[in-house]
Amino acid sequence: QSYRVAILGATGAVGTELLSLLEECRFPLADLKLLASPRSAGQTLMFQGESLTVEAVGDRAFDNIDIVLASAGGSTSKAWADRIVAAGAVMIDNSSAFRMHPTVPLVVPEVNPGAAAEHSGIIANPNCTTILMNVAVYPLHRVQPVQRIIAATYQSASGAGARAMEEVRLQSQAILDGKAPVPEVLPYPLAFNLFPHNSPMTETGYCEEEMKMVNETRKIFSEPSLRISATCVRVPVLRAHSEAINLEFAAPFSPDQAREILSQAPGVKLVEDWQANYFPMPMDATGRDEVLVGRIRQDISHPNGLELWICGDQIRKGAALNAVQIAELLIEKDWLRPAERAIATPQS
Ligand code: A2P
Ligand code: 11C
Repeated sequence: QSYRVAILGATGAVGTELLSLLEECRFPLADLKLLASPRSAGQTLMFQGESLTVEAVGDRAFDNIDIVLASAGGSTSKAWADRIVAAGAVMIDNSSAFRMHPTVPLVVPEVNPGAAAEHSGIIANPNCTTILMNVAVYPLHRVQPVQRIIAATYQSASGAGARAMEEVRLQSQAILDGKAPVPEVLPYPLAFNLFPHNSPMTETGYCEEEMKMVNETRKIFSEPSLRISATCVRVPVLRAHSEAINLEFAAPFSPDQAREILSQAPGVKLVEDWQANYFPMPMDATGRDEVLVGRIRQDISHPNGLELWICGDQIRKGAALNAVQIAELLIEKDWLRPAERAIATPQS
């Protein structure tokens, strides 16, 4: 059997990666439709050696489509969700628009695949920093429940989209040429610099990106009161995120046991050479499917603490790959159209 798929936001950083992934994994496609804003209508993108024309999203764009992979921002997802669901398609949404809605499953296939069965037309793909952390932490949490997570992130430009990546290249060149870096997409110069994450501040003093790590992890782990604190930082790396993660358990968790568990965990690759001081780096994570995990060590400040250092490709596992894995899961389990599905879009 094959499926009719649409990519909403096909010209973006995640959209173009979705296109490559569908080609790489030989997704069973009956049809592939590329949608973006009217700005990109008529542009062509290559797929399996053929050039496909991008269409402007419109009222009939989702007719006869089975799966919509959406990565065009929250307002675009909100604007089209009703149409997509009414057309009978399942929307796998990369934006934050519906993630915390109680009837929308928030899925990391390595962690909570079963949640996908409960969808009513929309499944949310979590935030990239959340996905990467969850893939690394959940295998340990299953063995001994984690009580508190403290994370510091080092997030690449790709998290802010293709234009932000280009901005870092241009700013770097400008600085090397002795000129002033000009910020346009990001609020401050990122080349040769870093700054606290550019998402809006909340009244807690944490920015939205930090609160996504808290609230989304609680939902994915089904641990509504798990204690989590995060500090998110944008760094001048093009496309893979890094995270320093401190875990506190109720009893000691030996680094060797953690290593043993993580060496067999789905979606994880252990990268540790203590002699060479070689551990995960964003350059090595770029283009890879796995979350690289290393520097697993006992927290010297707490007997029940464990430290991890992780890197993962923000565009792949942090976004496009996770979405494609959800689509594959729906197909494999025959969850595309649950019999009792209510056709209803949540009001977010
Ligand atoms: P376009 O290229 O036509 O602007 P990124 O995350 O890399 O910035 O990409 C965002 C993606 O979302 C692009 O494909 C972009 O299309 C698309 N997009 C942005 N706004 C809209 C919109 N209002 N309707 C449809 N697609 C949109
Ligand atoms: C970043 N994680 O790196 C963000 C981008 O909620 O999907 C994605 C925001 C989101 O800036």
